Amino acid sequence: MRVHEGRYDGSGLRIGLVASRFNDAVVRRLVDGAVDCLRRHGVADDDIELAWTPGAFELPVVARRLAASGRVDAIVALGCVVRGETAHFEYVAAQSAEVGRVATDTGVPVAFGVLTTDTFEQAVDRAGGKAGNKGWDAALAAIETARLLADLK
Ligand code: INI
Repeated sequence: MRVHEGRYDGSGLRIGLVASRFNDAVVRRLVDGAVDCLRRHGVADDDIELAWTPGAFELPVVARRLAASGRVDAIVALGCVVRGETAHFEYVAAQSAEVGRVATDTGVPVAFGVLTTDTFEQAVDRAGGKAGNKGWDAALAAIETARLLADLK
């Protein structure tokens, strides 16, 4: 049996981070977690680039431009959408998940590190609080998927 698996080895990988400024206090922690994960797994600082978007709604279009640039092997999309009293949440959250389409359309893996929570407190818990750091987790998924795709070539 031939099994393909992505190793957790980021050396030589070029990673793009796309992060939204909305709910900045949370998203900065996701970015910090993602960068920490990348460094710990051997990604060089010079091989990381970061683009800030206004909100999570804009993540897909910016991720698509980065993917098309040919400069990155994987992208980590980071954001925080907190459910309010309106349907706005549904639209913003659904649009942010369109980064998945960027990945399938371009072949550049995009890890989904966008928090979609009912409360701000839940988001803080997932951004380096008691529920871990989803930015860190997404960065690891980006490394693993980039390695897996390289292995499948
Ligand atoms: N953007 C977010 O990233 N998170 C949110 O919780 C949010 N809410 O609640 O409105 C949000 N809105 C802004 C949106 O992403 C766009 O930037 C804006 O609509 C302009 O296109």
